[in-house]
Amino acid sequence: MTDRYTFDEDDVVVTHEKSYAAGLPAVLVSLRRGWEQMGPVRTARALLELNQRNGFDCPGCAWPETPGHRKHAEFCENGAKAVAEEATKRRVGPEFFAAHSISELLEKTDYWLGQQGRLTHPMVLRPGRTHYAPLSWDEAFALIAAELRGLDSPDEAVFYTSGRTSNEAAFLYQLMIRSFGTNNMPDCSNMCHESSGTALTETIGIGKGSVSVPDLECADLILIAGQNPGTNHPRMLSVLEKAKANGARIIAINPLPEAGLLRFKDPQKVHGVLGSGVAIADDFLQIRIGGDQALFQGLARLVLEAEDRAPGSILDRDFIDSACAGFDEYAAHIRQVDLDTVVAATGLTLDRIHRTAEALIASQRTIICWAMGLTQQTHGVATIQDAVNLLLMRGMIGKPGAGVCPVRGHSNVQGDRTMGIWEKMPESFLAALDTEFGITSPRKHGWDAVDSIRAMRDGRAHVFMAMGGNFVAATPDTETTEAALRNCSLTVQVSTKLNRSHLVHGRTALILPSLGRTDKDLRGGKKQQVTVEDSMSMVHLSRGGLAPASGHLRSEVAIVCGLAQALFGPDHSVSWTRFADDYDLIRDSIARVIPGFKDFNARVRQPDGFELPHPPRDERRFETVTGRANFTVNAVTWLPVPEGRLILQTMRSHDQYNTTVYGLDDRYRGVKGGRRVLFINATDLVGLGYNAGDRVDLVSEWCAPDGSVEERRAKDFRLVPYPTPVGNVAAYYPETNLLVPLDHVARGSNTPVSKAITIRLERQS
Ligand SMILES: Nc1nc2c(c(=O)[nH]1)N[C@H]1C(S)=C(S)[C@@H](COP(=O)(O)OP(=O)(O)OC[C@H]3O[C@@H](n4cnc5c(=O)[nH]c(N)nc54)[C@H](O)[C@@H]3O)O[C@H]1N2
Ligand SMILES: Nc1nc2c(c(=O)[nH]1)N[C@H]1C(S)=C(S)[C@@H](COP(=O)(O)OP(=O)(O)OC[C@H]3O[C@@H](n4cnc5c(=O)[nH]c(N)nc54)[C@H](O)[C@@H]3O)O[C@H]1N2
Ligand SMILES: [Mo]
Repeated sequence: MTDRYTFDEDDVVVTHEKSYAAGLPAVLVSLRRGWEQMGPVRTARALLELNQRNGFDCPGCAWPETPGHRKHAEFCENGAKAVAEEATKRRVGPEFFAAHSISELLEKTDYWLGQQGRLTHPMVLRPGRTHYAPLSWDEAFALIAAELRGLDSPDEAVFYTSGRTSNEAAFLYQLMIRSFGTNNMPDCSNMCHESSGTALTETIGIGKGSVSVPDLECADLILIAGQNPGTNHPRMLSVLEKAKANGARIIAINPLPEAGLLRFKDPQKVHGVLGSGVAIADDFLQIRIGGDQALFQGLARLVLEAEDRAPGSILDRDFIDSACAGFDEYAAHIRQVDLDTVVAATGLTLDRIHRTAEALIASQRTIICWAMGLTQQTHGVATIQDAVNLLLMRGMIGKPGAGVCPVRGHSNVQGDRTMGIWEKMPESFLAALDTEFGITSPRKHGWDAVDSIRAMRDGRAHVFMAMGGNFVAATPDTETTEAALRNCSLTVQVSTKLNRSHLVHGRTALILPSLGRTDKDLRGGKKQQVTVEDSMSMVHLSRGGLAPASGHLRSEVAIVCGLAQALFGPDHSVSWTRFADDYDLIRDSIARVIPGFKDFNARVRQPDGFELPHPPRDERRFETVTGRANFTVNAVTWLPVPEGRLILQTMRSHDQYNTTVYGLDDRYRGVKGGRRVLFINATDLVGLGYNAGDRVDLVSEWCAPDGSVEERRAKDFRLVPYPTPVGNVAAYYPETNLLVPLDHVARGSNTPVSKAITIRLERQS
């Protein structure tokens, strides 16, 4: 192996980065992680039920199962790791908390915390105490209810949701929160695909992707921008392989040559395990961070010019005239686009841009896929709107093999939104909810994640409750967020595993241990099942089969119902007790409140479930303010690199699930045994006077609205030469979240800008 070297001070080893994803190592890693955490019997059981019709939905990503074609092993290495983490036999119970004080646990790494195992008992940290102690569920519910009732206004409470929560739990959670009287519902989506939802709602009238797996399989051109599917959506690679076999051309747009995009071996096929793999991407556009909007506008200009040369042959004039609004303004704007700026912004040659435009022009069925590389940018909303513009010009939506494909993160993040987890649900939803339950939902919009942090920091919110997730580690500006949470009178975490958010707490803190996706859920004398919605609007059942970590765990549904009963008393208009014992009743209510869920219980029991309506996809209908698909005009934004500075993106390694660190290796990028690394171009390394392996602090520089320059420091990172564009560097999240200023957010979506932080390096003294 070439380029292999070990840094002498510690154990980080950097090897020549792997050029293919999956293959035999993936199979071996899945099995090893399973055995370590679950033992052989539980591993076999868990992996046999994963993503099967009678089993549970993978708690990993939101990539869909291929309808009608489920394989026996419908999962990937990282899905298997997610299951091993949840179904582990390791336990964190009262003895653990008696043995470890909060201050001692705060010294541990996130990796260590996650490795301790499943939480087993409700625990409380009373004011001034150093250790969590057990309490009963009833005591926990009474404590929260008393604290909530003591607030001057319901708006002084904040209720977070992470995207693993089932549809049923999410629906009841928002019902409880709105019955209580607030819309303060930040969720992980605020930090994830909020820019996609905002951009798509304005342009096509619905914040969800318009394509399904069969569309990808019959597209002739697929653009994949700002996404690393080899690590984060590995099952997508099998679909892309099939698309390629059917003749699709695939263009990867990314600052990094990600392994899965460049070469892939399908671990579910013998030739994939043993053979040399296939190249997924036909073209790799190594774009500079933040250059995508300029690229899409440059491509649009070339498409328009081709139309000028051969009028009537390139644009879909029928579609534009009959279904769209704003084309003339858009075209006038695009004709002014300066191609020199596009070259500077993207770092691509004019020739590459021309060839990409030719591919678009030749295509009859184009799909654009994207993820965090586009959404977590100041101009994330505008970038996605310019991707939509490019598709609309050629009528590439609402027909087979064409459309928009935002690839979601958490396995039910899309479903949670559908269920009403949003701080600004539309009036139609609130009215239907009020009619169904005899409540009066508040109409005032609530706070998203960033605004919730501001409110807690400033003493405007006092109670924080989280349904899953790891708020303090996932949000930006770690020091500010920590101070905000410590400012609360009560913090409540409904969780499966120990994490940092249990250690950075309010005056009183609660941990409520819940069942996870893999666990058997027995309520009211029967096995309950929940539902989830994947990235392509398919709703299906999920039922865990494994014995829970302890007899004290409750399902998220039962936890919400228990708390609601304590909060509202026995005479409340919502029948919380009945819901807790029969999830079919929750689904009956959902069917009456949310469009598209008619006959929910019957339809979700069909094999593979059912598809939710999507007007642009189904009938080229656009429920926007104009009633048409909207072209949008956006001034181009891009990110010149200031002198002596670098633009940092924060991303996932191959061995983590968001803030949960599975291990210290990033196999595909050739890093082993450590995470505090900075991937940097060799030219910058030399230019800034460093050597590979040097230790540096990363110092972010942010010009605050009042003109002052704020600095934030992340200490002690190793420099790793890597093929990232000059001026652009990369490091892992969540170690770098403290560098992201709270006010550095995407225009229009308020999403923290985690992919473009201006930093300088300082040598470790
Ligand atoms: N195993 C595993 N699976 C996961 C997760 C996990 O942590 N682990 N997380 C889940 C979640 S919640 C989500 S949201 C998804 C995240 O899935 P991804 O969005 O794939 O995750 P990131 O690691 O943030 O990768 C961002 C990608 O965008 C590229 N990028 C960065 N800046 C730019 C840019 O300016 N332009 C372009 N074109 N590209 C850019 C990066 O090089 C990287 O390849 O994955 C989900 N699935
Ligand atoms: N710098 C930077 N920051 C980022 C990102 C980035 O790319 N860069 N990405 C952002 C994105 S895309 C996202 S989605 C967020 C993720 O933010 P979150 O969703 O808040 O974080 P996770 O790490 O996914 O949450 C992990 C915790 O969830 C709990 N958990 C797991 N399964 C269950 C369950 O079934 N029920 C319950 N109740 N709890 C469960 C466990 O206790 C575990 O410790 O982070 C965001 N933050
Ligand atoms: Mo996400």
